[in-house]
Amino acid sequence: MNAKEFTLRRQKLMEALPLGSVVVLFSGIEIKSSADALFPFVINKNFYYLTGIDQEHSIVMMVNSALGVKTYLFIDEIDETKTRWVGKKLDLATAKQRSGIQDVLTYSMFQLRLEDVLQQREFYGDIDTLLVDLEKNLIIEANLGTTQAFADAFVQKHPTLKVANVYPFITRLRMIKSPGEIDAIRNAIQATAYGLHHLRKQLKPDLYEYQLEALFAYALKEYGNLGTSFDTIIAAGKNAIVLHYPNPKDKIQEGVLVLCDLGARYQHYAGDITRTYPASGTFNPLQRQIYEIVLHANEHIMSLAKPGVKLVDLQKECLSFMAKACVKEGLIKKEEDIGSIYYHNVGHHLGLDTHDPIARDLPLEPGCVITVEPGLYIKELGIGIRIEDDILITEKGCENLSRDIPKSIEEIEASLQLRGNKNPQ
Ligand SMILES: [Mn+2]
Repeated sequence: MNAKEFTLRRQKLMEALPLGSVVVLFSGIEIKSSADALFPFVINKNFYYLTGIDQEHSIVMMVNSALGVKTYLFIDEIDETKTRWVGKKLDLATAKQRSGIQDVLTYSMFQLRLEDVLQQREFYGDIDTLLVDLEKNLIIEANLGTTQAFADAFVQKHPTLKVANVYPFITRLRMIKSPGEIDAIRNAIQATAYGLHHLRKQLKPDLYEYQLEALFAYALKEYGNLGTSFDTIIAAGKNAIVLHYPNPKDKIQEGVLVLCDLGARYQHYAGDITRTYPASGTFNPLQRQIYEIVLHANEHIMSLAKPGVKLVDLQKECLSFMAKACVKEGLIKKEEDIGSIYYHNVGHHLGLDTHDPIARDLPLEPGCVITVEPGLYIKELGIGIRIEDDILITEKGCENLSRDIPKSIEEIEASLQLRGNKNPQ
């Protein structure tokens, strides 16, 4: 994605906003973990979406008035001492080139420029609203706290001005992926497929869950120095009952199923795939029976995903489809009991965030990317199965972006036969 695309996004946002507003978005800052150590920096995705800048302590300000649109980017000045420790940060010229924002200033100029905007009517036009990204708990400044705190301080200083939340306007734009974003997601999925292939080649009883987790991470590095889009879930047997099973640590027993929910991140875009594999190479009849229900639900929901349909509709349909199938196969007594063995949503939007924060009751449109991930979790049997694909909504229906990752029982068993010695001693 280039400066042209980031510029176009800002333009679209301005078109969606009322005149007389100034938008202020913060990148977020590095958060202290302990002593002088910091958590890895994670950019505010809304900020990144509009600027292409992935650097802490940065601000974008967009003035939208009757006199036109003016955009400023504020970044830290290069600090030579800091450079010796952590390397060079963005300079003004590079930031300008990357974002397409012509006016890049140092961070210390921000407050002054904001006051200018509010006061110089003949230059900037009338402003009556400050729009900020009121995402919950977004820390923007060590001494300012969250964007909410920034907004509160602003209102105190400018009691005649309104403050509003720009978050829903931006997530509405993020809902429709551009060709460049779709390419990035395709690449993330391709890398995830490579990692899963690597993982299947090694899968066998007596390995530990964390070894598979490490194999996946290694494969992504080998593939293209990529990271994961979220903490990898490797859950063997009964562990798969826990949807976001943390800290994979157990030994994989002979005969169990291993649920692998994982993804690569490519240029900030997430892949999110789940496959469930038999540790021993073949599904037993009971596992096969339950796997088929989940697989059919996955295919059924994909056949319904198209423009106009909502995520909430797909969820309702998935619940009723699985309820019927599970009663028929004797897994539950009555359809109302489905909630005891299927207890999550069938999908979510996918993009810069693994769970892209887009309302579930908005009708899907061409260019949306969502996951389709039904699952069944039966504690008494020690079986948890989820099958997750990433799909692109097209004009008429959808394209399964992860169709090349083995999914049917036959494909999975065949791919597991490619392993070396099944029980090396
Ligand atoms: Mn998912």
